[in-house]
Amino acid sequence: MTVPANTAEETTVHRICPLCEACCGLELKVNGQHVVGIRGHKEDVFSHGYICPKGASLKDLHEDPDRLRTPLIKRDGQFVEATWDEAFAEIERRLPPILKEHGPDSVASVVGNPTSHKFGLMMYFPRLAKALGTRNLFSASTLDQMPKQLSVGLMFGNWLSVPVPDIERSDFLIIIGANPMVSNGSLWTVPDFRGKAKALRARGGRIVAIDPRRSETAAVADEHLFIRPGADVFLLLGMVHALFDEKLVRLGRLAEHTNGLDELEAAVRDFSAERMAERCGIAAPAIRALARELAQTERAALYGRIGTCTQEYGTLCSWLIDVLNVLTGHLDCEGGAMFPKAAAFAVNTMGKPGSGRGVVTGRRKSRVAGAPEVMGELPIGCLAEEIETAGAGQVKALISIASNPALSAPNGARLSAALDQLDFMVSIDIYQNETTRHADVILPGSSPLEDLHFDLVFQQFSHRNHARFSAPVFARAAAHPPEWEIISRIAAIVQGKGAQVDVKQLDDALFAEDVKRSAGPHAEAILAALAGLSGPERQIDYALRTGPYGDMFGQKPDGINLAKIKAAPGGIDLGAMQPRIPEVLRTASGKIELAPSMLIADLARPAADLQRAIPDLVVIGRRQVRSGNSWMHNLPILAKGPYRCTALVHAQDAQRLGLSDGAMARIANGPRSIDVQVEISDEMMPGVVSVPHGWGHAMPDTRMAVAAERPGANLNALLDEDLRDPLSGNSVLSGLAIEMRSIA
Ligand SMILES: Nc1nc2c(c(=O)[nH]1)N[C@H]1C(S)=C(S)[C@@H](COP(=O)(O)OP(=O)(O)OC[C@H]3O[C@@H](n4cnc5c(=O)[nH]c(N)nc54)[C@H](O)[C@@H]3O)O[C@H]1N2
Ligand SMILES: Nc1nc2c(c(=O)[nH]1)N[C@H]1C(S)=C(S)[C@@H](COP(=O)(O)OP(=O)(O)OC[C@H]3O[C@@H](n4cnc5c(=O)[nH]c(N)nc54)[C@H](O)[C@@H]3O)O[C@H]1N2
Ligand code: SF4
Ligand SMILES: [Mo]
Repeated sequence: MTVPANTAEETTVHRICPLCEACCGLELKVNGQHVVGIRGHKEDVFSHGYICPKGASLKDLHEDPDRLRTPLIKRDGQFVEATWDEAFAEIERRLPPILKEHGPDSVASVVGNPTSHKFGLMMYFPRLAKALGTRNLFSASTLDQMPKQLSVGLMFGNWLSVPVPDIERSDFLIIIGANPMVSNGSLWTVPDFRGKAKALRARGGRIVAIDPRRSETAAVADEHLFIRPGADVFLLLGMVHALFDEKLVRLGRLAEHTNGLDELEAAVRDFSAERMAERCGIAAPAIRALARELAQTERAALYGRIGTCTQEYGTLCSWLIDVLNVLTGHLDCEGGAMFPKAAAFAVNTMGKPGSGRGVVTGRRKSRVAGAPEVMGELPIGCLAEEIETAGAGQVKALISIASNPALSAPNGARLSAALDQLDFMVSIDIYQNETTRHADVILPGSSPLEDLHFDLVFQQFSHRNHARFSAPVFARAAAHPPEWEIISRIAAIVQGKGAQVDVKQLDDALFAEDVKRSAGPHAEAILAALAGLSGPERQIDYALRTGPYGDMFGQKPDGINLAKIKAAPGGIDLGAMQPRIPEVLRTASGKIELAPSMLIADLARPAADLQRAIPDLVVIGRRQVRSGNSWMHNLPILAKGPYRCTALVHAQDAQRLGLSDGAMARIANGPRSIDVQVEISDEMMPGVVSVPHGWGHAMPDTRMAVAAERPGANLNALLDEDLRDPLSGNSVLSGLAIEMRSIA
């Protein structure tokens, strides 16, 4: 329910937390318009009362005086507050002429992580992208999971068909390059990982963590193996080789649904565990033992995340992880890596089951570097050069949506300078921060507590199927449009419909068109049934009712719809994951493609890399419980406590480099450097330094007073925007060679 604006009573309301992928159900005690307490919602069918420290920070976020509530327009270099009408008028005055003079590619957009947690932004952004018609679409996906999306796209036929560990029924998990104890899971929606891991071990199961740092997850695992940053591909190839070599390959039920086993075996012939060991830093017997234990445990899965994606061989690693699950008979089996079946919006539940068109990349290329488009996007590492480089198709204007690439992407200094060259920039954001300070107009998004919530993305990665919905907790200020309307209005401006157009009416028309296209002769009846709803709620109800558990507008009376979910305070549980192969597949062959030609060809790179010298010192990233990427350091409840933006250094390295605990050191990559406080730590693999990302708040013209008190250093200032996995376009964020020395 939404708390009425005039109420002064204490009320209890429920809200799904939008602050990370775990999507926990929260219970908020509210007094009038104030949050007085936040805890986990015990009756939530999915998260059962779990909450982490970030969940409680929703109060601080809602009340943060720095959070923008009014549009800002830059006049003579200074932001001034403006009305919504003035802000949209300014966009109409400045954006269409750029498009007219320079064409669609002259306007780029960059979309950030919180978009995936905000239904209005996620659902309506495609309309803006279509209206713009630009090839210059960028997002945080190429700092994150694009390699996984490409590999599952090639193997299973859809970009979002990511298998996730069925942790509640598993007895053996290998976790590689992920730290769910801190991140709470990613491409794996798994609230209370700690509790689930504990239960797994209590029933006799085992967890192995593979990480260059003895992470919080490694600390609760049964075994931890250090790996050289960026060298996962060698470990994984060695494991695949071992399975063939030791005759451990068992496809089981999947044998008849799989293509390319022989090509795969041939392709890994030269990558024996013995040849891989030195490069990855794990001894050959240990590589073989991992392969054997995975093959010989009935219910087991291998899971990898950021550490395996944000590196040169991100797509190869992502592919090999699923290959290992297939070869050991764990894909699509209980206790293994399985495909969730989302209640709504999942492409792998739409269309003809069992085959499709697969995925293609490279339909367009970036203008300057010639980087291929993947999933319709270009690598975010290319954004600065597309702004800087003159010529037809040069980016002259930018729309940033819930994104902070000045901190979150490599070489923010270059990007920031490029942003200053733009003719026009609009940001839809909740802060005046390192990126949005460059904008000409900032349109404030709403506080999560003023917004409805439905997981468009994360149901597709959930370890158990569920459907939940949250109404806004508080009403938005009358003049403040919801984010879907903000996006729709910019789209309308781009299309020449005028800043004053009735976006609700436009939405009605577009929705009706969509329904007519997908429901054909039933469209009129469906539109009549949905007549009481509008905007996002109408989209959600339509998707739910026509989805895999839906009531099909009465044809399946036991099926679900939005009204039923709203009536269930903790949401509706839709059961454990079930085997979905072949139905889930959308490849052209209708099979799992084990050996996509693009990936087999890419094995030439690691083969050549085996000769490469191993650097003395490299840097990796680190996530922290009390932060979320670059934007949560302004929340007092999270910002308090010990200083956290430290460089973890192994004692051997500290001694060799003359570094002492608590003192400052300079980390350099060629001419670029950052100064960080040293923390000597036996968590680190010798030769590896860990620095958290998302810090570096000491920039002028920002308005984040709490964050500015302890700004920290920006790891990404060191990293190289040109270093990418060539297949997915994903930036390399891990394993960069650095120099480090003590400073006075
Ligand atoms: N070195 C290194 N760099 C990394 C990573 C790493 O591991 N190492 N991780 C990468 C990953 S995985 C990701 S996802 C990216 C994230 O990259 P980004 O998405 O660019 O960065 P965030 O820090 O999440 O910034 C989110 C922005 O959204 C705004 N925002 C927050 N909530 C809302 C809202 O409700 N509405 C609107 N309109 N705006 C909102 C914030 O103010 C902020 O400007 O960072 C990447 N960068
Ligand atoms: N508290 C908190 N939670 C978050 C976020 C946050 O910023 N703070 N961010 C959210 C986002 S956007 C995402 S994408 C997820 C990410 O979720 P995870 O992937 O679970 O997050 P990380 O903690 O970055 O874990 C990556 C691990 O990989 C290790 N690593 C680094 N390089 C390598 C390598 O080359 N090989 C191997 N094997 N390991 C390596 C790191 O030491 C680290 O332990 O977390 C989400 N949750
Ligand atoms: S784990 Fe994630 S979703 Fe759950 S309370 Fe914490 S931040 Fe929110
Ligand atoms: Mo991410």
